[in-house]
Amino acid sequence: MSLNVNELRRLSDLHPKPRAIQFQYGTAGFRTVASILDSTLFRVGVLAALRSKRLDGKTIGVMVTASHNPEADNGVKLVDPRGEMLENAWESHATALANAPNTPALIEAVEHLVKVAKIDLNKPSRVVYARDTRPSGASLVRALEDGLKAIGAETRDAGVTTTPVLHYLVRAINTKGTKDEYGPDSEEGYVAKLTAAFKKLIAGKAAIPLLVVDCANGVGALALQKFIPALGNSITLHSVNDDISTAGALNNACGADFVKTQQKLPASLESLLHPGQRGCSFDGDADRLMYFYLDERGRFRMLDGDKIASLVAAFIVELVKSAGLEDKIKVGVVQTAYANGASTKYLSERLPVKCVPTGVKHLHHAAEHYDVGVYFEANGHGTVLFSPETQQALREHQPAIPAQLTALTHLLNLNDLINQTVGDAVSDMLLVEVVLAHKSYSGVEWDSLYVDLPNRLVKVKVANRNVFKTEDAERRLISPPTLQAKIDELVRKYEDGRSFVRPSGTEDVVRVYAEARAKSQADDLAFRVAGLVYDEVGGDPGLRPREFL
Ligand code: G16
Repeated sequence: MSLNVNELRRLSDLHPKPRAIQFQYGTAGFRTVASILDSTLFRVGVLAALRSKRLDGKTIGVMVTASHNPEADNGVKLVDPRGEMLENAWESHATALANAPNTPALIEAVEHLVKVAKIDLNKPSRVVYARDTRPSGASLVRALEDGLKAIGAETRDAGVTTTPVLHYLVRAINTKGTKDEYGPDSEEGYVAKLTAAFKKLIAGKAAIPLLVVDCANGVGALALQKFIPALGNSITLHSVNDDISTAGALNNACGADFVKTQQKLPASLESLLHPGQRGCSFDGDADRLMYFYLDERGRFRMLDGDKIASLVAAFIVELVKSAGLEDKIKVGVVQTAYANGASTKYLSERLPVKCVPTGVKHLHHAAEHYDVGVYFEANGHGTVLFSPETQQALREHQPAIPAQLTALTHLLNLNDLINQTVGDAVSDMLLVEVVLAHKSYSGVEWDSLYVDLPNRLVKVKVANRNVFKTEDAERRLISPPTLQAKIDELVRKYEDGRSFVRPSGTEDVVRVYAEARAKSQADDLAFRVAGLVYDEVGGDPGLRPREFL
């Protein structure tokens, strides 16, 4: 079989690439203003279909979402057969196809890809896709479908759902009927798998207090509507910010990214939380989770991805020990440069900890090197991976005493509760509630594992963020050449000061992170480093104060 060039040409002509725009497959795929993404979606359809052929017809996933970004943005990313992010080498193929200036150039790029990637066009092609609730999603999915059609892929439309459900479906479809079967290949099956594990894990524990869940006015609201009846009276979830029909509401002054960057409660939750009560926030596509509570004086306290990693890793270590498996199963943690210094100190005193660049793909791969790898970005994106050998060890282990059996059963149920394909706000939320129930912790006890160093994250809008290049897991800049020395000099003036600068892979900004002994110092350091960035690359002075968001 050869490429149906006529069909590719006909369909590609319906999705012309906007001129003078360069696309880049970044931290989480392509992500930019929705109105310029039509050609990219078409080409991602072509690429996904070809990737499936390259992998012998294994099902590839495509998720149309811009997650935490503003509602006017959209994006698309590919999901590989085990539910993980697209293999690195193919990111440049994606970028090449997206930037072909016109149809003849696209056809040439596709023919080149077929040759260099040794794609056998006779193989079948299978793709499953989904989108979040963004208004631009439906038309972008139509462009994607045209791309899939151009290569003749068999398709499955998973509809409007969360990013982690799409990742789950990809693995479930590809493992169906094998010894690694991941679960039923439907959203209902996913809900049933997680809720069954949750109910077993909390059986016999004290009733869980009502949990307020901020859905960011995104697709997480739809997921929660499916979970609430399935969870029955095992936990009471009060869903807020679940308005998916009002224009502009998505991620607006709510959701996990708002909570993390603003370090405050969304105003819409102010009257709902009382001192001592916990709440949590999802992001726009429900793959990130932030917890928080109000202390006895009603002050907001944030429990971010670092706190989740610490809580969960310590619990799993305890269970492994209680099950009598500590010689066989080693638990490790993966973080990024954004991890609070206090969390890294707390964790590294207890476990191996690795720091990798931002982006789930980096954390996921590093976590695969541990028997049980716990990875969380400070922004709440993360999960826990049980290696295939660990899962086998759990299945084969013969407990010597009843207490070992109990711990072993909990580990097996955690293996089912956790969505191991990618960060999953709902799965992570249920995981946190399990640990809190087992430890009889309120937010206060959880929070007191360690005290966060005050920190501040700001964005700087620059003309070209690609001039910023980093090394050492993004903790140091190598370009622009003199900037790192200036940052170092500034940081030395702050007690426990730490700061780094990196280009975002999902927004057209440069991010500046700073932490220091006191909040005022962390703020000051962040703004001064942002000032250095701004002065280095220049910009419109009128924009300066507004752009440090
Ligand atoms: C995506 C990635 C995350 C990353 C975040 C911000 O999250 O999956 O790993 O931390 O973007 O990345 P950056 O700082 O490069 O913009 P999401 O939830 O937006 O898909």
